[in-house]
Amino acid sequence: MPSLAPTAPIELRHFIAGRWVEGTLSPLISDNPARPDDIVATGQQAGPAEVSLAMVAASAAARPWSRRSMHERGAVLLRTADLLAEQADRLGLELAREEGKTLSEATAEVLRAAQIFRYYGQAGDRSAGEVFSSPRRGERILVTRKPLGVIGIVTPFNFPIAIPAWKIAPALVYGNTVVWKPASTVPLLAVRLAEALEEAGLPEGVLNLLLGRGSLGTALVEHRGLSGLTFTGSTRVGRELAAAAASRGVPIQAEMGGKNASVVLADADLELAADQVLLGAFRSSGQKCTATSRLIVDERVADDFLGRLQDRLGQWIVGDPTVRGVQMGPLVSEPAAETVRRGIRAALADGATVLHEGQAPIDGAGSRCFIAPTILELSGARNAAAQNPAWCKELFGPVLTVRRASGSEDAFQLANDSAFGLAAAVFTQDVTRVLDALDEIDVGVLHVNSESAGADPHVPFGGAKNSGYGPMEQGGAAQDFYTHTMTVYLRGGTPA
Ligand code: UN1
Repeated sequence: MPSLAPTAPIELRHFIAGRWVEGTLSPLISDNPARPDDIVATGQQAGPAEVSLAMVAASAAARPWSRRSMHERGAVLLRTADLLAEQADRLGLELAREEGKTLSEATAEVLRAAQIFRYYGQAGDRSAGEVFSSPRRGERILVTRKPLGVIGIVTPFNFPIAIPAWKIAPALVYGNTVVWKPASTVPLLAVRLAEALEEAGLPEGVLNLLLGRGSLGTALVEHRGLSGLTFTGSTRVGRELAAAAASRGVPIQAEMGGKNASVVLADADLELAADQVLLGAFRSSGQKCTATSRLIVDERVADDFLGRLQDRLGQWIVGDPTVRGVQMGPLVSEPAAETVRRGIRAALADGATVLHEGQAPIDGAGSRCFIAPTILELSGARNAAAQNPAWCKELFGPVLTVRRASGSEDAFQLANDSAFGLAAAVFTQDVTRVLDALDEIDVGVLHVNSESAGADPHVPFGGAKNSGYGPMEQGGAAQDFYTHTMTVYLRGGTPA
């Protein structure tokens, strides 16, 4: 099936105080990484003037919004969920064009965002605090929750609608207002989400959207009116924002890098493991902080397992992600692809060998954003392997680095050999090894016999070690970040 013909670029605007306004800084262009001739959307970036206006609007809207009942706020989220679900095909296509993930992944992501809005839309039906007994007669002690105020939200390119959903939905339902800065490579999907919230009846100023480069995030964290900041993205930027927030006493939640291992033990169901490792490593071109980028396989089954993995990868279709049937698209941008190419070169110079280089599109439609799915192996001296950039640096691309282990203990040790601790996957049929993995592997999310990526909205998500900073996201954990507790010593009159 031929890919779609480019359409006229969509006009990008910022959403401030309930109005769509033009930016005042340099141009912002969202292009299709699979097709350099396809400009998806254009506009002008927001600058410091827009940051001030958005912060003023969010501050003014904070009190009236927090006074509404949680059920009333949730109703806006439930309408947003319906609107996103109704438009999933159209938004999925725009997402695939703008970000480069496949149409099926992109549409599934829009539906996932709808599911997240639905989950938080029902927060009013769940527990809103705790009740303790008191050592004093005639008294109860309540632990209730209050919103923080204005939340700054800074989101990455790789889940242009799901990650914003899992930050914006809890921020709003727990009574905060928002100033949101999405990654500059995916502004259109941000506009679409803000449009859905507007159409769902969100009052003006409750959500403000600013499009532009990273300096907007810095301006946000430096603004006096900010009450909390949530960030997903690179470790470098996360650390900078966390330091700036901490120096001003602003609570921050930062979700940063990963270098996630899949461990395949000797007794694993190798067919299942090969399917799952393939998806974990190469879906979304490996651009997930939960992607499998390290594979640790027991040496007794290594040749067999790697053969199965390579057979599958040999069939993997790389190309224009808007064409049905394509399994992997480009990376989000040429600089992103260049970084991965440099990372592969550095890994090879340090002793890695190429085990498999998959197929990249024949002509790439002229795009330099494509990288063939690649498996590297580190088989030399242990120290050298542990220092190799393919083992310790997050490349954020379709590159899987393999090491062989001499048994489960060695495998778990290798899995822990990382400064990061976001996710891991373990493949085994042996419950004793599963329980060992629970004890030994230090990550925020552990998958047993499923790929390392994926996160359900009703349970906590986040990383150990250098992968995260501050409270976890999603599920009940979100309430911890987007509210503070108020302990109420509650008495009536003199007890009978
Ligand atoms: C997923 O694994 O489906 O930026 C979600 C990321 C993570 C989200 C992963 N914060 O890739």
